[in-house]
Amino acid sequence: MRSHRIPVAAGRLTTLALAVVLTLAFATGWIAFELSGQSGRAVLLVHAAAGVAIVLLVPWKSLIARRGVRRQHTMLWASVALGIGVVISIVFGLLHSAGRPDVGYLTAMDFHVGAAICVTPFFIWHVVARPVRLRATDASRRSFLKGAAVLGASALGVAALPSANRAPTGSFASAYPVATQWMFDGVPELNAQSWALQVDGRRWTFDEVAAFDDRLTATLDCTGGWYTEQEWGGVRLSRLLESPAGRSSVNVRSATGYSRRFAIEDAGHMLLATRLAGGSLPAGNGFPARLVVPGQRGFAWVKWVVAIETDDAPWWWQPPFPLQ
Ligand SMILES: Nc1nc2c(c(=O)[nH]1)N[C@H]1C(S)=C(S)[C@@H](COP(=O)(O)O)O[C@H]1N2
Ligand SMILES: [Mo]
Repeated sequence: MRSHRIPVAAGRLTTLALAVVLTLAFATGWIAFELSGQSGRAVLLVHAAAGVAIVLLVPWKSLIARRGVRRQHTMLWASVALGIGVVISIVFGLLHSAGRPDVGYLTAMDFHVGAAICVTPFFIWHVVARPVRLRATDASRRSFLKGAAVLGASALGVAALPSANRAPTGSFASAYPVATQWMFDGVPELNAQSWALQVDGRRWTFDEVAAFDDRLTATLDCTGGWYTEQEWGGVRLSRLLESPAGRSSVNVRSATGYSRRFAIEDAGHMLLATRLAGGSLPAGNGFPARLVVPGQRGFAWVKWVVAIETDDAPWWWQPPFPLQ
């Protein structure tokens, strides 16, 4: 077994480096999840580089992990779960970048993100329960050179990875319409006659809303890993809000209960769409009315809208992602 040993100092540094790149991967992944159309390609490149660095560090880490197995650490299963989760996330991340395959009704991206979220508690536990205690001697010229080598190799890895023609969010161009639910939401059966839209104190019928013909060409970029640019027709949100003065945000709610909140200043750039590409809006895409939010990810584009309410809460007063 001696041949598998690696020096303890190298073990500390590998573990520390891995913790840093995992954190970096999580942070940049989160940021990319919120971007839509902004020039954020650098975020994606750093995310990819962090992924390559994780892959590079894994052989060393697995030697250290064997030491942990031999010592029969308590909570070994938690470390194993962390390792498996990271591997799953990396594999699906690579699969996504290689061409966005679907896995059942989920996408490779769903598994990539899902696995990362599942291992987060194990990661935090690992950092707290098995802290890396650096020594002064760890900051040597040798470790510095090793760190630089990992950085350089990660950059080369990113350059060598297949980089299809993708949006800065990592999404692939896709055919549309695809009816996409966030997590567990279903497509409700709504009809234009009985549907009504409540905007603060006022009730609008479908014909009243559909009488507007504001147009907006915007890109819908789903966190599932695809995007599409479409021309939407409907009414600019600001036109429906009668007296937004003094209000800070607007909450847009679906017939299903799904809702998102926006800064009141953005109402002029958002569209409540009743038409898609000059035709009517398919049920799966939000009929009778759905939100179009240029610059925000698909999950903000609330479908089957039934209520729009302005109030004093700040726009960020909501879960960072929808919960249904
Ligand atoms: N009510 C409701 N609106 C929703 C969703 C949902 O699950 N429920 N999914 C969102 C997500 S994640 C995306 S990507 C877009 C998808 O729009 P599409 O079905 O027109 O492709 O709708 C958004 N609006
Ligand atoms: Mo989405």
